[in-house]
Amino acid sequence: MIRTILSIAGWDPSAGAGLAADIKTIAAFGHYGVGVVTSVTAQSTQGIHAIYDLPMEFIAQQIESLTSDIEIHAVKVGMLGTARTASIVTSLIQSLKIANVVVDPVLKSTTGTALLEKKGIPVLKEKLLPLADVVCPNMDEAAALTGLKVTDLQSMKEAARQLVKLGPRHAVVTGGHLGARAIDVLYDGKQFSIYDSTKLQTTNTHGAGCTFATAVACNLARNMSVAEAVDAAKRYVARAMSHPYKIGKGEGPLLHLAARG
Ligand code: PXL
Repeated sequence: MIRTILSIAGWDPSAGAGLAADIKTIAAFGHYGVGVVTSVTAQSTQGIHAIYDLPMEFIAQQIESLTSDIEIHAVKVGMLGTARTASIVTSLIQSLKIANVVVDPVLKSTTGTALLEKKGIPVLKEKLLPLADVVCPNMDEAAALTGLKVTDLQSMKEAARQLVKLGPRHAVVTGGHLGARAIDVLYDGKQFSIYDSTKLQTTNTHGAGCTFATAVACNLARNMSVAEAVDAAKRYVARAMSHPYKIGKGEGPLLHLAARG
């Protein structure tokens, strides 16, 4: 079943994260990827050097042009950059009634650069998250969004519970930063599912969060349950991450198309 998946995200010229990673992920799932750019970054595998946030009117135009013509079966929202962009993206997802909304609440790059301005955080929490079928923060993002210290399985569960109170139907806290195991915690408002695997010994991790969120959106568009979508997305990320191809001197990318979704 080929579906059309939209990524609303930033542009990383090294193609490890953001829109390029998302479109490659969508292709690996055999779907058709379309993309709206929110911010253009100047970056390499070693970090982000500059960011240009596009005007929110132009982001709205991209979404309106695309959706006036093309039916969208799932959307992944990544880097938003500004509060104004977070607002307009939220309004359009709502008014266009886009189904299967996955929000990767991108706040900072691995190297610490802010990817959403501070005043965008309340917009993300109060406006965008209530529209999400799935929100998938890493442990740092879960901590920033809930105010909790997220350091272990118990606090990941508590953060997932708090996040669902903000309105998304499901929260997955991804634990790529949790010691020797890669543990993700899904909460659906009633029960938890724990996904546990060995952590891969690789530095090809740049864009893993973007890739995971997009893979979840691809699976939801195939009508999988969220629990199945998360499991299959985690396994896809591990396959794409375990490929030894390496570019640059820093954190290398996943090889998205060496794996099948
Ligand atoms: O992984 C977070 C992220 C999201 N989107 C863009 C990025 C990054 C990290 O570098 O560049 C565009």
